[in-house]
Amino acid sequence: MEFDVFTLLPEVFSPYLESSILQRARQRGLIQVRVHNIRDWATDKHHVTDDEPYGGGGGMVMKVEPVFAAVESVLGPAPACPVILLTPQGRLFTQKVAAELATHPRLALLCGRYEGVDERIREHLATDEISIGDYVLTGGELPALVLIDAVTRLLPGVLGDPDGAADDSHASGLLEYPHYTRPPEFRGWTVPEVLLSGDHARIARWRREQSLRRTLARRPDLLQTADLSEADRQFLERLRREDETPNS
Ligand code: JBK
Repeated sequence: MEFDVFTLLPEVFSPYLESSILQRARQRGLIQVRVHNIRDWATDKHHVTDDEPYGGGGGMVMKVEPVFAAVESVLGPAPACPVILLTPQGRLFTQKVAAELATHPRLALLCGRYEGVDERIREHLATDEISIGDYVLTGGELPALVLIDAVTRLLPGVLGDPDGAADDSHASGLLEYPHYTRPPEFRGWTVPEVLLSGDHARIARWRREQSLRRTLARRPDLLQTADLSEADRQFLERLRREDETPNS
């Protein structure tokens, strides 16, 4: 997978891309990330990339010419890959969107700064708009890194584990079960006995039930679309009934 990132803050990408799993994926040639400084394509003396909004109102708007020049010089005049604008107005980024994006060989990511980008960038350059969530950030750089991280770990060969990303929270549509490692007791807090039992069928059942319990308690909305067996549904029904039955 090739990523081309267009940004006014190119320096923020290296530390994260040079760490851990993303670093290893890059070293193995599974991803390439090229970060382009939009300012390099501003043609005026001071390399200005923002300006006041037409109609007034304060704040600054990212100018249209340097962004088009940057993207077209890197991708050509008619980009064949998705050109994704990271913006709070985009469609919400989910595991499903990450999986969809992971099927492309190349993605271009446009990071806005200031109060916004000239609308013509959205209309005539971006082919997709994505938001990572309903909160206010100072720019699209962290959203771009979030997207690169989530997409990269879905690519074949990136995670060492042969099961890959299949077990992750959200892959099945459920929250993950609780994890423990040594020691078996810490400050009197013990690891659930079942996990020490060596009984793999019992462990698998316990984990599934914990996932279902957690999802019902914390994110019941996920149960609408989760991949559930008949046994899962019966277990959830039992939990809901128990919840309704007052202790006598
Ligand atoms: C937000 O992708 N986003 O979610 C995003 C991009 C740029 C600015 C923002 O405030 N939320």
